[in-house]
Amino acid sequence: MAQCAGTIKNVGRSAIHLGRRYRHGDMAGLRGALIVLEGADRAGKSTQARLLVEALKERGYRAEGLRFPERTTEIGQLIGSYLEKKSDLEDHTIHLLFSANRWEQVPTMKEKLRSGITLVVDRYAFSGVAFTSCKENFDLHWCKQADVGLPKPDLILFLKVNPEVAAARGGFGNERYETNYFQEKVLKRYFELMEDKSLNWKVIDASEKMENVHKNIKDLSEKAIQDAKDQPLGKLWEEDP
Ligand code: FDM
Ligand code: MG
Repeated sequence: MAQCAGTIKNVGRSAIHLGRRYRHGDMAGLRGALIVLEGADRAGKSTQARLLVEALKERGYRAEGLRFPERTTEIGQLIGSYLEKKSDLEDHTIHLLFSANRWEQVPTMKEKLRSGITLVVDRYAFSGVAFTSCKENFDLHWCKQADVGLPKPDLILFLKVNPEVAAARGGFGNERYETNYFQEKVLKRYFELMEDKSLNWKVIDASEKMENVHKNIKDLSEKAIQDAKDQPLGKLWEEDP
């Protein structure tokens, strides 16, 4: 009898568990969303990405964070050494390595999205294009090509921070690109990229208090998860406007 009661209790519990999972996706074959954070240095991308993953998990979603460049792979180590100025690489070469560093993660990303996991990505192809296209003799069109066909984000959050607030958050480090001059050029490129209405860009005022920025991001992300769950995953820049 005791055993029987136990069984009933367990059945009840797993039904609740299934109900919860069903609501958030994976049992019905619903996919997770691809959410990207972009923005200038010190806009708070990494902090907000971490807070978002935690908040989504707390609300019962399956969510994971990733970042580009992913410095731990072999390609990522070449990139890391370049950014730390320990090595020099020809400009096209480093651009293609950044792109390759995304492509090498694509099978895992697709698998996770398919299984219902929402991915929160700290920098993506938009960083790739915004940064390289600021170099001499590079244009946006060429810079986009290597990333054409990557999984298309369901939401791109652009964290916009005013220069005074960014400065108050501390100085630049010693990595390549970490100068006011370069970063200002990068921002202009981001704004050009944001004109592409085939992508779901949302500009976030990241000069506000961390909690307010977080709430804004969380609300937009939950909506994106709902909207994406029964839509096929798109391909980035396949139909170049
Ligand atoms: N960066 C990042 C690029 O130039 N291309 C890319 O494709 C990506 C993803 O690398 F300066 C630049 C942007 C930034 C640096 O810095 C990575 P963080 O602090 O690890 O985000
Ligand atoms: Mg940096």
